[in-house]
Amino acid sequence: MGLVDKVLAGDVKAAARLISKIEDETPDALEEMDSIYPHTGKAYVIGVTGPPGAGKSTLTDNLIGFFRKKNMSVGVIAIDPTSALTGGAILGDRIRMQRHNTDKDVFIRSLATRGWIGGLAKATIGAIHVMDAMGKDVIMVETVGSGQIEIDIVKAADTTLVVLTPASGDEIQTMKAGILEAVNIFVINKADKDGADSLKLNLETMLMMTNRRQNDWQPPIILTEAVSDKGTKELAESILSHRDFLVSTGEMQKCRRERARLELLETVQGLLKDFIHRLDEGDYLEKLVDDLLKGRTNPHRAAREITGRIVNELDNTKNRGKVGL
Ligand SMILES: Nc1nc2c(ncn2[C@@H]2O[C@H](COP(=O)(O)OP(=O)(O)OP(=O)(O)O)[C@@H](O)[C@H]2O)c(=O)[nH]1
Ligand SMILES: [Mg+2]
Repeated sequence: MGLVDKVLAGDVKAAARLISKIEDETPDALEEMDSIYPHTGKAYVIGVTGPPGAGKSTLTDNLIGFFRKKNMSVGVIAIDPTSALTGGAILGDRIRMQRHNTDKDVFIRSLATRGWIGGLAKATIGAIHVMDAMGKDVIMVETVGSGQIEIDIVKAADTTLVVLTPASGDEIQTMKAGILEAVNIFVINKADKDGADSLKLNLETMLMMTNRRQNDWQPPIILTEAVSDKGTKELAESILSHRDFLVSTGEMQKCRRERARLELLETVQGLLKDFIHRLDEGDYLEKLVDDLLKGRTNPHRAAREITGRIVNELDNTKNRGKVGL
């Protein structure tokens, strides 16, 4: 059996191997993904974001428990954008979700950044596709986001939760209105600590000021104590009712269409960037940057020059019978 067939049959090791290939951007990963795509689009994707240490992994673990009781299979992608600098919290994530280690219907995978943030977003979307094709019913993506929540991940999810704690006052102050609008469910975890109720009031006031229309989804604020599994059922049920809302209003179709468009455009952008960097081994770009700095050109003119060059190169490679991009 080939790697893809194994993934489609739900083989965890094969899936892990394919995800590593996506992270490393190996050329055969692209080919394998060709056979993965037709099997995607069935899983429900939940984004879990919030400041460091808010309890995201503990909550995710509780949610795994809830979904497993409903006999749903679960995939988890734990992302740590800071891991390149700090060594990361990934170990913590693993420990927090250890309870489900031996369950063959739970697949947990960590992703670490190796370079720029765009690369991580790409690998995350790839990993979501792999878990989706494996047949996971629910995929949770945990990512750290403080203040400025990781909006890229929000775009990849059907339901986005933000996990706050009574100590999150500052994070809330710096939250942008656009982020408040993108979040579907607010969780105030560590409700055993002082200040959960006043945080809830604060959030309610902020939410009243966002531009939601009457028929829009009204994000609930759910209090949880993840360490003692309190509030898990209420949280899971509000995730499921958000899903029902998306399906019954036709928003789900719109969301997925938007996501497919974004993925397409981002892939085109990535290909173009790679292509530009390959032109004269990057000197071409550097020379244009010099010209920009010295005022000999402007970004618009330089961009037109680059796109002209790309068209030329493509014509040349086509004539030589090669594929350029
Ligand atoms: N008091 C209290 N502590 C909690 C609660 N939920 C989680 N914690 C603790 O908070 C700490 C961080 O929990 P995690 O689940 O690792 O938090 P996280 O958001 O995944 O953390 P990072 O992935 O490192 O950003 C752990 O020591 C948990 O035991 C809670 O409801 N109450
Ligand atoms: Mg965590």
